[in-house]
Amino acid sequence: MRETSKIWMNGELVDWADATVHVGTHGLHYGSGVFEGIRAYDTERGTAIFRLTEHMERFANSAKLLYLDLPYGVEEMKSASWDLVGANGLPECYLRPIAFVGYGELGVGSKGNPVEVAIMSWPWGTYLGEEGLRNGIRAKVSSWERVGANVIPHVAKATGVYLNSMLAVGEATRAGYEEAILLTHDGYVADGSGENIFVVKDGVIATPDLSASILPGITRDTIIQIAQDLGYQVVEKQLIRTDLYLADELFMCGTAAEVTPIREVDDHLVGPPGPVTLELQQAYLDTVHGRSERWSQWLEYAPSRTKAA
Ligand code: PPE
Repeated sequence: MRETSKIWMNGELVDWADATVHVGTHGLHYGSGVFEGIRAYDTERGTAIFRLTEHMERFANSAKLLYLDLPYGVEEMKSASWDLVGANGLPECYLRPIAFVGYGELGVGSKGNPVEVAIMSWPWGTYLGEEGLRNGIRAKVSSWERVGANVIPHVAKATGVYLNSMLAVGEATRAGYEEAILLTHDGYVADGSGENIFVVKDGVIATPDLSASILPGITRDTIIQIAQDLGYQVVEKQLIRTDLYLADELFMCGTAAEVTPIREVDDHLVGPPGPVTLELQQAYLDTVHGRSERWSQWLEYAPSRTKAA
């Protein structure tokens, strides 16, 4: 991670090195936290944060699902993000808001510990490599099941849930693949360790529906809307692993991964990035970089900037 100058922590901008917590922090012991991943892009009109409001709304929902009392609302989190982007002076960056149960009592059921909130920002390049973005990655269906809806709410982007992702991606990379694909406990396709999945077959685009233990990805929603606008039929439905093996095209998407093609799953060749994937990848990159007027409502600019600036 490339260090930047400041981190926003509990209402203040502090030096990077000073944004620390005690080893007795509840969130460290039990994964009692929620986070977000957001990208800010350099556009002709200055830095834009892509769908900042939706990300902060999901952050608030994630906290609610874990019964965490967030001391800051969506608007305060948005303005804190802009303060941080301004302080670090990077035209493009990844933003990582996090909230967690802080130091106080230990014990899973501890009450009364403060909820701490921070936002980091730093330049994060491609998630699955430049080569992956261009030519596609090799993925492996994981032996680890995706956490079920009644295990931990998968709609929450909760820190503890990511042990599930960590095990899956670790297994995949140790076996020589670049990413894992997790199935639900009853065998339906869920997500990648940090991305949602799309299948293209006979010109129709399909993606697991929200009941399949997936994170309701903001990029997923973006891709669905862009694809429908381009005239594609998009269906949200249950998919099984053989739908992956027999796909015409496959890709993953997420804030960090953007649109990354998958060229192989479990050693079944799907093929190099196909025309639908490439069209959607280009449309996504044009959108986030502000090159597409069609979706300009998703680009949020610093509050002090006027539209004409
Ligand atoms: N599923 C999972 C499991 C997931 O972690 C992400 C985001 C997505 C789907 C896509 O969600 P969205 O970003 O809203 O389109 N994963 C984050 C990175 C995880 C990591 O820290 O590593 C991200 O893309 O920011």
